[in-house]
Amino acid sequence: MNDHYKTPKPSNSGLPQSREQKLLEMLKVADHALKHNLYVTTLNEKTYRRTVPSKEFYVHQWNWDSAAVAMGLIHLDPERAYDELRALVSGQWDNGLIAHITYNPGETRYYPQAEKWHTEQFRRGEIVTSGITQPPLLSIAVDYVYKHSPDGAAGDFLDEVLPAVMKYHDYLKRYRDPEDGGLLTIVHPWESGTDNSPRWDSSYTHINLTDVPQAVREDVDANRTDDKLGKALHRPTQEDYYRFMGLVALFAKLGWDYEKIVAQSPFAVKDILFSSLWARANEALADTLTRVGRTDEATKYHKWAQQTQEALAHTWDEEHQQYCDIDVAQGRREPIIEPTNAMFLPLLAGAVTDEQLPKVLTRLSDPEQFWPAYPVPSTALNSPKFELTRYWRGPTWPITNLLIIEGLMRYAPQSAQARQMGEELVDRTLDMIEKNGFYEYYDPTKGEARPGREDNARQFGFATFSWPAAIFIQLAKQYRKAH
Ligand code: 2M8
Repeated sequence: MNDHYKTPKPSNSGLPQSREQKLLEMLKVADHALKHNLYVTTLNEKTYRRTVPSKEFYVHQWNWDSAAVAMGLIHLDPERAYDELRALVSGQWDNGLIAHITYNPGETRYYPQAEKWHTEQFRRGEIVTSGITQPPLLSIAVDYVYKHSPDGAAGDFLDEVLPAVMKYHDYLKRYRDPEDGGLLTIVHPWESGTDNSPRWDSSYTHINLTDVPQAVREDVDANRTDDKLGKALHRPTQEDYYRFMGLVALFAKLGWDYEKIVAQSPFAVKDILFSSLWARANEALADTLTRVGRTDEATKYHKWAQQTQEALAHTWDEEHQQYCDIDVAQGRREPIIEPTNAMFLPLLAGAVTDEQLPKVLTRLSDPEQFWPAYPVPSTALNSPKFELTRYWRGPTWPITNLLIIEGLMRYAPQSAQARQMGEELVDRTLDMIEKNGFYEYYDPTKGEARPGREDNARQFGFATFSWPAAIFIQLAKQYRKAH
């Protein structure tokens, strides 16, 4: 990691540095990291400013990363926050999809490269995207950015972005909830944002590797880059990648027709994390519309939020004490029981009933499961599937912590335990980021991201990562009132 991005050392005055001062110094470092990850491109004769997750590997714009980045940036550089979201919606498809990746031209380091998606016919001029989406943090970010904007500054931004956001919600409702039950279907593990979570293991048994075309497997073997630029042992397996790219090839063959994709994909899951963000996103969109006096239009989104809250509460499994994803591929309807931190996202959605709340908090506060020194691990520590360093199968991620914090705070008025846990999680998340710098993910047991120099203890994911920097800013500003 570049020394420039290391956590600043305490002052050499000999006196302990005040907490406030440390936070302020760290905010400057976060600002530098976000500047370091800025890309400026001109497409369709328009200039776009977007922040990539990490220049070590993720050299394009990712959907929910950018939404998180915008929420941090609004506190430091409002114009950049607006630009981030403008760039994010710039490649929206005619059917309303806002893709999980908007590609930066000329960058080839990240696999799969743009052309692997075969999405040419959906391009807006020169803006090239993938063909799937990601958890809908976008409207939550738009609402947050608007609410925290300096007076009068966000008018144009909202006029530009709001129609795209409403169209995106219509896309998600129409294609991802065709049965109108409130839970949304994801069709690719990358859409979940928690790519190789144990939540998807049972679905993978239905994706026959022999059905993945030989040419696709050869392409993965020849061209995959994440396991070479990062540490292979921490990354998804080669078989996972065959499945990931096999699905992309199938969807391209179906002409990116989402009616067909949702009905035919061998991977199709009602995802509780995605659906929880969907509920919260609808509330956020309704709030934005209400704030600008468009109350009639807000009603629809309020209803969608409520419908999803009820549907999420119904996924509660009393025997296993958790909310469950549901495998709905090709006519199946099988609850997925895996102890991962996705089970706490219904807090964010406001979907947790009075009866469920103490049970959810008991599970979350258990040090043997989800509350070690640096919560919240992506998989429960006592699960046989827990892996300390493997991507989405154990490490703690700032993004899910942010969402769980917001969820706990939502229940703070009615639960002192939720408030106390929310505050503690803010502390530990800030501490974890401050003592390491901005990494993709962290060791939940020690809060480390660079455990040592030996090869088998390489850093946790990629470095100078954008969303830990942005989330640090947001948490410091929201909960520590750092100015
Ligand atoms: C990871 O996902 C990408 C695919 O989208 C990858 O591994 O190549 C996930 O952590 C995802 O949630 C995140 O948005 C992305 C960029 O940070 O990386």
